Amino acid sequence: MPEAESVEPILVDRTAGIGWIRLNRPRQINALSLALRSDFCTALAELQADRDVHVIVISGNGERGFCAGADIKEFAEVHSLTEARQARAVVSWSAAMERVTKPIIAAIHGYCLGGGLEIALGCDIRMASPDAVFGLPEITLGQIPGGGGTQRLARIIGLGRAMDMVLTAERMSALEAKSCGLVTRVSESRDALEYDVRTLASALASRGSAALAFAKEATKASTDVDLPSGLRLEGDLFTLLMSTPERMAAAKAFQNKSNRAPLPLTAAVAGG
Ligand code: CO8
Repeated sequence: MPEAESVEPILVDRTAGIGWIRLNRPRQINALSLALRSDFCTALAELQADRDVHVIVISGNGERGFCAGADIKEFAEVHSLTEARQARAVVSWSAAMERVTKPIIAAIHGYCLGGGLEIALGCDIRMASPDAVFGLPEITLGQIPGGGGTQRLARIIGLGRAMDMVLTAERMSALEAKSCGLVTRVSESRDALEYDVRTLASALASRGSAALAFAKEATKASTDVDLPSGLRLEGDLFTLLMSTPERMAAAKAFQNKSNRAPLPLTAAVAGG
């Protein structure tokens, strides 16, 4: 059967403070068609606006992987610079992710290539299963990463490793990815990944949403601004949080010894 977007390219579930986006073109390893990219941007904007969602998770449906990148078949159909620019302007997932102030967790299994890796790079925490494979194959297609890869990768794993990946298009295993910080957690199996991601997302969702947003903003700013500016931003955000009901409630709960439960260790220690 030829590819027809008869199924939704993006599935969204909202449960217990977690907005879960599933890329849903499993037969194409969730390749990023225009329709998928458009729905993805819409889903992000809706979850950002939803006051009941505190954390966003992104994963890929199907056995093969998280996402094999931009839909190469559609790439072949773009004939002019104008068409290419329009497609980018309408559905820039990279910019859409930048607008999200809530923490985003990537749950990565199998292939995570090209635009798929770039989506993962736009997330705040990357968790993987042991079979995950990472790479930026764009150079082999006469292209360069266009969804944030040339900018975000170096900020996360350093210029040397990033340049190597961009220029050689060589793939990286989950364990290599963990050793260079591309992912911070590797679960014991695919099944464990889903469990670990949900456990971590639930723990984050139970925290104050203003504190989560400010923590994300300040930490992200650290790679973009000079130290005095970053420290000033941190101080301002810290001060703003002093008066929130969430902070007062958390301080009271600490005094009453009712919020002393530590984060679960399962995912944090998995994968060495
Ligand atoms: N686009 C379209 N279809 C794809 C893609 C893709 N990126 N990847 C896989 N598929 C399809 C295959 O065509 C195949 O479909 P069919 O059965 O109908 O022929 C199906 O998925 C399964 O794939 P394979 O048969 O190829 O499976 P293999 O196990 O042999 O290989 C690979 C798996 C290694 C993942 C292989 O499919 C592959 O190399 N895919 C392409 C990976 C790639 O080069 N990705 C980068 C694309 S460029 C990019 O992402 C740039 C982003 C720029 C962002 C800016 C946007 C505005």
